[in-house]
Amino acid sequence: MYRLFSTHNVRSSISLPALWKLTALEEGVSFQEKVPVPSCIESIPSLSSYKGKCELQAKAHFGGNARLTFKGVSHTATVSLDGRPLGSHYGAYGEFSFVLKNIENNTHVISVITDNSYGEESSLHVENDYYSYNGITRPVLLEQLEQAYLQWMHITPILKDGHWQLEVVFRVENITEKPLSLTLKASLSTSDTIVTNEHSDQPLPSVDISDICLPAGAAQEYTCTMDCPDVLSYTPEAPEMYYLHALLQKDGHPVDDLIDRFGFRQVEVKGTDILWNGSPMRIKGFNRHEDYAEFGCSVPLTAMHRDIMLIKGTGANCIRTCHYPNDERFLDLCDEHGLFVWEEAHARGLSAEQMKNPNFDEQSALSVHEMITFHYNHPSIFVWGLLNECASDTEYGRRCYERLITQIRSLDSSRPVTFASCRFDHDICLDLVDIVSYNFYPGWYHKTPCSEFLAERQEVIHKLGGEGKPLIISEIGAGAIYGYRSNTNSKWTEDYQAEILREQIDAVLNLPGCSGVILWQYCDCRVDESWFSNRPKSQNNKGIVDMYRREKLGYYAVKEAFQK
Ligand code: ADA
Repeated sequence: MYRLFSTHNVRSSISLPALWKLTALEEGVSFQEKVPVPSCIESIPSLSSYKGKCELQAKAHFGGNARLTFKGVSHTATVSLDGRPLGSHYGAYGEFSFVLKNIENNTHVISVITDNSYGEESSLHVENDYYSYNGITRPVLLEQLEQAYLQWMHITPILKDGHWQLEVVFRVENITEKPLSLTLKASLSTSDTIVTNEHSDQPLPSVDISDICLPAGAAQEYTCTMDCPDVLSYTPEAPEMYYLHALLQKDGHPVDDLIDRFGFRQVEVKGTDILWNGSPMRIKGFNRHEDYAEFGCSVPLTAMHRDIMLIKGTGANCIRTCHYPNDERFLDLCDEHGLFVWEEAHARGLSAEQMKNPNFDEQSALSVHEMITFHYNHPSIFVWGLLNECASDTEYGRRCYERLITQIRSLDSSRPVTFASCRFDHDICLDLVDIVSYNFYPGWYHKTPCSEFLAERQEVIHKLGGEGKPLIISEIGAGAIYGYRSNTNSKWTEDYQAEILREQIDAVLNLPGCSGVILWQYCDCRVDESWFSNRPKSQNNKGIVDMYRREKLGYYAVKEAFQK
């Protein structure tokens, strides 16, 4: 299951084995084992710190046209079928696929060489304050295709004169060597399995696009609008969602289909407010790394759900996917629970020098492209983020921010854009974004009273071009080692973390013109051994739960402060 609902009634999936044959390829490591996919190879005790290449192999019986899709391989994948190279992909957090044409009906061998090493080739996965795991860490799917298929559809709800409309873009690909004339029907439904309306006996709208003429081997986009009177809005309190059933036909026969989910909600920026269906948002949230003690970044659905329960248990209403696009099943859970999501393209703390890596432009643009192309319809995502704490205080960095923000806006004009800055007095990119966001750590990295500190910082942000825009404190927090309690109230105790968090939350939530706070961070996460010294256990210990999700005192302090 790679989504929390059915995405096809026509297109069929070909089963893949649950265990793949793993071979460690690094010099001096002789290891072969059948391992679950998806998983991190670091879940194997003897490979818990493995850096380098592995091969993962699986067999599948199929033929004809098919599509092989990887939801995430960390961090570089080189894929082949029966020894024939299909291609490679960089970036652990983005979906990629290969269309296989006219395959002989037989048993075939899929091979994936994974690599989580650092070097010139990798501009985004670098030694960092989080860990780049190894493996096929998100689901893989193999689907049977006919002559053409729907790559994706982007559904944009628009509130016009008091009632909802949809603007839908479909991307259709012809995988044959001859032109195709097709028709496309899109039907709104309250169910993913059938077209129906559970809220009334009136059918929900549908639309027909009858003039699809696809040249041989071409992929093209088609747009339609749908008037949707009498539908329920998507709100945090009542996260009502709808399904759009798209059916591709040739001469009246089904060729392919795609079902996706969305919610009738609209996000706007107005002055210093972020409006959700016209009401100002009040953000109380957490930064969450996809990282779990036994599973690494390949977090199982049960553990994702446990995170949602624990996060909601504090009264939080927002999650920032620091610092990369997340697994779609987690985003589906956020949709189901009406949580606000700040999703961001992959990058953390890159200097101008690192942004000059010859691969950076292409790799950062790919992360933006994959994030928006495949996560567009999630109603929980209210803002696109990018380049966390990168060199937004340099001219070179500004050109990178400018290029990627332009790309984001070209892919989605319906959501605001932001990035989390740490360039205190020298940020030169605040004019580029819709929402200004800053990471501060008063009381942890520097002993300053929070309220005064934030007020002084806000003045500087105004001078740097942030005045008149919404402000989010996108990171603030303190560290604690789980189980370390002491009446000395010293740093790293749970007691100290709880005290600082109370002061920080109070200061932010009482800061005029601030839309809210996203605490750093929800859970402890693994970091590179080489990361700077103060990372006890080679973890970033600022979670309010540890890597096993055991609550620290800070969990209860946040719960009290968020629910005041
Ligand atoms: C930065 C960064 C986070 C984390 C944090 C910390 O704000 O964005 O990824 O490194 O600092 O714990 O210091």
